[in-house]
Amino acid sequence: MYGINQCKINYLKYYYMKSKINAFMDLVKERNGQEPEFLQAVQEVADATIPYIVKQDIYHGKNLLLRMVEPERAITFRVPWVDDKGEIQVNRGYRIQMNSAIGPYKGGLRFHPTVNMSILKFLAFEQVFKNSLTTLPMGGGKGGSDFDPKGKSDNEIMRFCHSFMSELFRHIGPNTDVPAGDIGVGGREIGFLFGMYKKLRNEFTGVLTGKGESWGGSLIRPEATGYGTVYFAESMLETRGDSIKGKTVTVSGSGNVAQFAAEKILQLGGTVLTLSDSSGYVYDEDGIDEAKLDFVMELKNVKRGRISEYVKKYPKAKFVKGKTPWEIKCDVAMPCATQNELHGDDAKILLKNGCMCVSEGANMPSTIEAVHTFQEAKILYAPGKASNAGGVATSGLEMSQNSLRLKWTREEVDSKLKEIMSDIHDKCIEYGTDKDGYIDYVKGANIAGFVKVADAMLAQGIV
Ligand code: NDP
Ligand code: 2IT
Repeated sequence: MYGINQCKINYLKYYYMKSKINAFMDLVKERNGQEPEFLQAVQEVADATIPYIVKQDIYHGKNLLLRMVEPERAITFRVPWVDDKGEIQVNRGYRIQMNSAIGPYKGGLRFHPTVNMSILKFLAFEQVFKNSLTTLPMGGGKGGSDFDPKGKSDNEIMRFCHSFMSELFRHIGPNTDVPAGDIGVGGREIGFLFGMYKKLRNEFTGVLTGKGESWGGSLIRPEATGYGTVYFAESMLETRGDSIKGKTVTVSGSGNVAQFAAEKILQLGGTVLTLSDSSGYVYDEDGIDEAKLDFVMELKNVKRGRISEYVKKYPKAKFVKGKTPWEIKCDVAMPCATQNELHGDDAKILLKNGCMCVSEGANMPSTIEAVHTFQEAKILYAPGKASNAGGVATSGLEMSQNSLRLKWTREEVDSKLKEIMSDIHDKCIEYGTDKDGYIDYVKGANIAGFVKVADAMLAQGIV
């Protein structure tokens, strides 16, 4: 029990820290007031790192975080293309080159109608810390377009990708900026983007990751984000003497990350209860087994259909329109669809139903209120920048293989991925363990990510 004086000191310390964080956020809001997702991502980092920074003489007073929130460069450009009816369409293209202190800019491209400056700056900012955590030399960036790939023919996708790259190519390169996939950008799009880059530069280089197996791609890259999210959950559960085996898991999304998270959960002996897309979720009480998952992969990746079609094939399952899967009782939750898909109320329902672990496959899927709810309940909760870092880490491994002009086996890449996820987990323990032994993965991931980038920025001076 604390005495009255200790309580007073703690109270004063809390308000001193709060005022420091608020003063910083006021500055960030002044410049970025119209960017709610970006402000949300910065708030999380500020809350986690400012109490650490003020205690470190080497970092305090250097305005490092203020420098980190300003992109080194933000490019927007016109993307004109011709649709199948012969009509001219115009979309907006972006690349945010956020921070190159520890390596070339690295991060995905997102094609989705909701893409704007706020979304891409939040993703690029998160990427800086995530890439720092991977132990590999990669800076942070993100890009994309408000182009909607849904319902477009392969030829339309190709014309759009070619037009997009006909401008982006002058801003990127294997030692400058290396894009990859994200929502709406998978193997097909990376192929078209790579083809145009190669033609314009007359160079075959590792300028994009997520490439096809026969033209420079790394084995395991398609699986890596989902697999890594499950490896991270396994490491978290191990801290409590537990494992995925025998656990029920709700997964959201049914794209790249969700599919391979589900595959790894099944391999480790867990049961996958749900998958979703932006129309709603499917709940299969009997579990989505390997054969059912194969059906989903074919449905989503080849036929480009909707998840609701699952219940036509498996009528015992139900489709819940317009909702997210967090109302289903589970041991572990893995949000793998998009940002802010898990709200404070969802977090409360998950806890009430006995959920003990949340491993984020998506970027910032939990709102700030949901994150606080998990932290207060002291369950195992990992923010995406730690738990979904396996995707970009394996992109880093693809870059290494391209530079070496070598190709590693599945087993080699998978074992490196496992090692990286375990190293990230160790870093979270190092920087995030509270006095009572609770591992605050938000604090751990953000401080560990910050330290490496901050040290490089200090060494390189005010640039
Ligand atoms: P995909 O495009 O392959 O799949 C996205 C999935 O999320 C689809 O099921 C999609 O449904 C759903 N979704 C997208 N937007 C929304 C929305 N607004 N509301 C509800 N559902 C939505 O993308 P990925 O699987 O690659 O990406 C998923 C998440 O993982 C993103 O947050 C991404 O940033 C993150 N991530 C991806 C990595 C990667 O390597 N690909 C690496 C690290 C993180 P619908 O078809 O209806 O749109
Ligand atoms: O959010 C992410 O980490 C990604 N979309 C993957 C980025 C990459 O460069 O592989």
